[in-house]
Amino acid sequence: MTMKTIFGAALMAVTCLLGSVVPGYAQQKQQQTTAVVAGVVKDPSGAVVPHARVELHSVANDVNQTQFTDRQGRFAFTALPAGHYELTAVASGFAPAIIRDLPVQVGSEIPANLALRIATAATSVQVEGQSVSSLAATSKKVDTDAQGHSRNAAEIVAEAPGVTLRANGQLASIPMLHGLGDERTKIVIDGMTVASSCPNHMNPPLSYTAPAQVSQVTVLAGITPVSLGGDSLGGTVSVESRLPVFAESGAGLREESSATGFYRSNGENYGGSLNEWIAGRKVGIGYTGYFTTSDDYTDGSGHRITSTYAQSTDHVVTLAAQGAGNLFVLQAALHHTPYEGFVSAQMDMVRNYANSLNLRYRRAIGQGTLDAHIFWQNTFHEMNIGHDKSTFPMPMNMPMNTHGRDFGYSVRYELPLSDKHTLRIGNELHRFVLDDRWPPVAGTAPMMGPNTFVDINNGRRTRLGSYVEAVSKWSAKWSTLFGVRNDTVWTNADPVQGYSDMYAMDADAFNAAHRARTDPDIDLTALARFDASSYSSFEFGYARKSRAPNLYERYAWSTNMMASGMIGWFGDGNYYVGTIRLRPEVANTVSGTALLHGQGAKPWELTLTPYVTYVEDYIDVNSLATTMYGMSTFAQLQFANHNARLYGGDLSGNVTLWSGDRVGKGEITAVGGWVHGSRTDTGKGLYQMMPLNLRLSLDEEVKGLKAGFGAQAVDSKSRLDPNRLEQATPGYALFDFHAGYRSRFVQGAVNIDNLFNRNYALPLGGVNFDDFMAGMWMGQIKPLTGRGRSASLSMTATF
Ligand SMILES: [Cu+2]
Repeated sequence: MTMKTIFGAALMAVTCLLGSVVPGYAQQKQQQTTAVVAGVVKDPSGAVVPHARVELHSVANDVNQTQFTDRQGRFAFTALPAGHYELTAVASGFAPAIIRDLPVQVGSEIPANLALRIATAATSVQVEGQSVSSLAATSKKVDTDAQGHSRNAAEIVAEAPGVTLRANGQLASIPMLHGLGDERTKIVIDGMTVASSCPNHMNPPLSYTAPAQVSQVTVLAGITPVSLGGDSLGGTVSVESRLPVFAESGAGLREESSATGFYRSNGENYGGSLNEWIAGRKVGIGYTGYFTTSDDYTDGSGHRITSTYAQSTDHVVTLAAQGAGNLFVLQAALHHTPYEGFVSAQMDMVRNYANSLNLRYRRAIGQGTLDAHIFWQNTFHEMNIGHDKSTFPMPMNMPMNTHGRDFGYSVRYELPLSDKHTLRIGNELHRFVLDDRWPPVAGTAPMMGPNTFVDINNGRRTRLGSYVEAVSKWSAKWSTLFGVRNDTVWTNADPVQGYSDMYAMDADAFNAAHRARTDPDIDLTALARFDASSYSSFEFGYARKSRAPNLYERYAWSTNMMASGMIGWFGDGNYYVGTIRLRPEVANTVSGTALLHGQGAKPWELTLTPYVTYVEDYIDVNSLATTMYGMSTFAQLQFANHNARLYGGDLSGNVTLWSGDRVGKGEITAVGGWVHGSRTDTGKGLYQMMPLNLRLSLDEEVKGLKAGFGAQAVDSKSRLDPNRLEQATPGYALFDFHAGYRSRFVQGAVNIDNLFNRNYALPLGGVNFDDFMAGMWMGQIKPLTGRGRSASLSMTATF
């Protein structure tokens, strides 16, 4: 089938649908001399497409109107004279959807839903998010406003329900899904999986994706289909850059360019991006460049938060080719971060350089689709004290160099067995090799010399996984997803040495130990969905998921206070020691989701997701010792398996308040969450559980112009992890104002965050280690405070 015939068939289907004109609410509201054309724009996965450009034309009526869909993908043209119209929806990465002849009668509301298609001749090639049928999944297109307003890709991810952010450096925030984050969450970027090449996780996977590169984000908090599993205790986050678009047959070259610039007042953060794409019918080449630089931010009390500066440059080149039923996409990327401060750590990033290659291949085989990725990344990471910490009294100069290599592939075949059942089978590999070496510092032997401290020597973690998954639609109301997955994880590391004989006892014991470990893991997912009516759907499921320990959890070998103080990605200032015999953690989750919605002139939607997770062998810590500096106490901790329980719930929803031609559209959106986590043996809290929190936003949109107020309320954090000496944080509320304008060629947005310049401690921010160091290690260490008022401006030009 050619694109044309499919398109023609789709067009006919739409036209038939439109044959039956449904009288709507508009009839009562509008005067009887006009009509309304309203609908929803969706992508091939069925996900709504926000900010798609929708154009309505009628030569006879001299109507030429443009709108952008809202967050739910909706649009509505009102006060239209009767006649014949042409309706077009355009969004980047998709072929336009067109209804060429839309008959419109007075006094009626015309439903005109538009389905975008992937812009390739091979219609069997579909978007990755297609597999996500879960109600609890949030899948959305990322618009330029979100790109321009976010300091890092994790901030975009955190807009989804169930996600909170752990602060970790300007570019390196870490998403927590239902209280389980960092390596307990599977992060997939354009099909790639990479590990953090740093004992402090200064370079987590999302730090390699510039906000400008993010086109679609899918978040599965809690129950994850096994096809998106493997190391996915808390869930899966999939971040995708835009799919290549090719020229239409008969048309010339397809060329798309855009440029973005942004400025944020607090911390003097500025930067921008450039996107260029040129394609013929079969091949295309594109480039995305991104640059960001910022100084330290100031909190609400006017206090400068040192070591929160960062600078980074990204270059990504994309080559794509398509043939009949085939699609190749090759991405080559260079990421360079010359410096990034870490206020909660003893060290900063003084250089991070990574290059990567990612090849994706898709083809139709029989009735099914084969989707394969092969990727490689090489990371050079250097830590030392950065330019703020070097000004403190008693600066501790200490170079630490890490070299990480990620290699992997994934192959997946999706086969529709009948119109009811679809089968997915897949196999994937992720191999991570790590060296972590700390060169000697002249004149400091035996403490930091004369030898190089070898922290991790040729550490490797290899995960090989296979899965089978069946998605079935039993009836109009019932559908299910069942999956089983096996992952085998092998870890090992070669012999180590300390700076001097001072470290020999630990090094000898480590070198004599049997270090190779093999962990067979089994994951299971069972999910059922019941679409009770057009107003309500319910989903419930069970998942068992496993994660084998990372290299530092097993192989960080030194019990020396100074050396163990360099290990740990928790921002708590504590000291960490590994345990070779650590077992994988296994989470058993039961979760449900209720989705209720109302249609009509004032649509609304409400989603509720309660969950309970029991984690067997949760990798927590045992306290080895505590140490005091001045008025502050720190703990030396050793990774250890303990059982833990987490439960909580997410809520999200939106209500259209008003909608009309003069007043535009007004709506309220809300996202809230609550999680309770504790160790089952002690009943005490788990580290960094986000307290009850709620975000509200009131927005109005009129003809490309939008404005709104947001509020975020967070309860006090009082359930604490005693082992990590976690500190309480008080509750707070923040307000923001945002406005934006969008036309065909220019988009601009203004935000004022923390409008009232409130001073507040971040519940997941860890401690302010910089202030403690600046006070000569004497004072009381305090929780990190958040950013004070900040005004930001971003502009995107498309040409
Ligand atoms: Cu590091």
